[in-house]
Amino acid sequence: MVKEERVTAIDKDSDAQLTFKLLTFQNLFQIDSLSGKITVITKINWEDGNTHFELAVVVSDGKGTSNPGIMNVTIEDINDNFPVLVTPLVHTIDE
Ligand SMILES: [Ca+2]
Ligand SMILES: [Ca+2]
Repeated sequence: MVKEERVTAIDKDSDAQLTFKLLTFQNLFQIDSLSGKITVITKINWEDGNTHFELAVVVSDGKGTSNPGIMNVTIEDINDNFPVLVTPLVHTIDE
């Protein structure tokens, strides 16, 4: 589960047409170039230590000016693992 999921930007120029592009972790996330919405495109396993990502994003105004930035994404643990018994499955118990 992703906590923050949208990149936003402002441009004081009235003719700015902002678009977003993801520069890092493109194998895990994608960004909607118009809305800035971040989506996960593959399975990210929290148990493997994948708890936090710093995504490098660049916003362009369509007029030749752009600016990079960092978006922090925190991955939350969800209940996606079944409990597993770790004791031996065969026991000898006195009558
Ligand atoms: Ca501008
Ligand atoms: Ca989990």
